[in-house]
Amino acid sequence: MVLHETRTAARHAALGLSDQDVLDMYYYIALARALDDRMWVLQRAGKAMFVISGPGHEGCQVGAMWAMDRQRDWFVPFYRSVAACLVKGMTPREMLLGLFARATDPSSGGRQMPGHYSHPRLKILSTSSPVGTQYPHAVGIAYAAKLRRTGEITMVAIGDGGTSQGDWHESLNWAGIYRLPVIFVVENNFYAISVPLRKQVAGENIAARAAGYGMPGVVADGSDVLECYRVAKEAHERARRGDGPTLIEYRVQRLGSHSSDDQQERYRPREEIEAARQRDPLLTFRAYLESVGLLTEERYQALMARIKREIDEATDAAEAEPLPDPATAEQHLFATQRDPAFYDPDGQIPGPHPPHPWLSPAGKWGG
Ligand SMILES: Cc1ncc(C[n+]2csc(CCOP(=O)(O)OP(=O)(O)O)c2C)c(N)n1
Repeated sequence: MVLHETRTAARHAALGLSDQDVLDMYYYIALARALDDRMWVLQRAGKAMFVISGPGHEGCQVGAMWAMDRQRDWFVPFYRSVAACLVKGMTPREMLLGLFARATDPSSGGRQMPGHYSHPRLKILSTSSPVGTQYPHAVGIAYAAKLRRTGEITMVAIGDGGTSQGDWHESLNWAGIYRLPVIFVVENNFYAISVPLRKQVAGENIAARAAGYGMPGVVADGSDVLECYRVAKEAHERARRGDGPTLIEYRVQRLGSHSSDDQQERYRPREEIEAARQRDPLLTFRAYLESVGLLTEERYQALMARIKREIDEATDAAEAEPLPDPATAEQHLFATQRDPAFYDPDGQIPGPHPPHPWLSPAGKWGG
C-alpha cells in the first residue's frame, strides 16, 4: 500500500504538478459537472431554451488547459468546453448569463445560442454554430501571433464528427506548412449526435491524420487527467520552441445525450452507457487523489459544499440580470458606420481603401 502510494504520488509530482495543483484540477472538474447538472435542471424547468454541455469531457479539458498560460494564450472553444472555459477564467455566473440569454452575458449579450462561450478579456474567441469553423479562426490567431512574435499559443477544440469538415483539414494543412503555434484538440467521444465514429473516420484513429500535415499526433485517454495534461504540456512546449502545431486526440466518454433535444437511449446500447460511466473522470481522478492521500472524505465534503454554494449563488445572480433591450436586437449584426469610399453598393471597387471606420487613427479597434 505504501509502495503504491509512493509510486502514484510521484506521478503528478514528476509532471511538475503540486498537490495544490491536482486538488485545484479536481475542483474544476467537479465545478464544471455541477454547473452542467444545474444547466440541465434549469432547461428542464423551462428557464433555458436549450443545453449542450460536456459531461465526461471535463478531465481532458482541465488537463489540457492546465498546460496553457491562461493569461497570455488564446482558447477557441466548442459547445462542450464548459470545464476548459472555467479554467481559462470564466465564472459559472458568466456562463449562466449566456444560458439565460441575459444582456450582461459576456459571450454575446444574450445573442448566441447557449454553449457558445466567449470572453474577449480572457482571450476566449466566440465561435459560430457550424462545426469546424473554429479551426480556421484559431489558425488565424496563431498566424497573427507568429507574425507579431507575441509568444501566444492558441488551443482549439472540436469533436470527432467535426473532423469531417473541410475547415478542419484546411486548418491543419496551413498550420503545418507555416509551423504555427497552435494546439489542435479533438475530443473524441465516438459519436456525432447519433452517428458513430466508424461512419466519420476511416483508419486507425484521428491523431494518425497528423502525419499527413507534417505534425505529431497523439492519443490520450480522457479519463486519465494527468496523461491529458502531459500531452498538452508537451504540445505547448513544442509550440513555444517554434516547432509548430500538435494534434491531440482525447478519447472521452459522452455521459449524457448530445443535447437537451436528444435522447441517447434511442441509439446507444444500455451496456455502452453503463460502461462509459465507469470511465467518468470525476470518479477516476477522485480515486487517484484518494490513493495518494490528498482527498480525504472531510476535504471532499467541504469541496462539494463549496461548489454547491458557488453554483447556487451564480444561478441566482445570473437569473436576476435583465434581458437585452429589444431595441438593441440589431446591435453587432450589421455595420452601422458605412463609409461610401469603403462600402460601394454599386459594386465598383473603390480604392485605395481608407482605414476601416471602426479603427482609431492608432489602428486600435473601437477608437
Ligand atoms: C456544419 C454543421 N453540420 C451539422 C451541424 C449540426 N451539429 C451540431 S453538433 C453536431 C455533432 C458534432 O459531433 P462531434 O464533432 O463529434 O462533437 P460532439 O457533439 O460529439 O462532441 C452536429 C452534426 C452543425 N452545427 N454544423
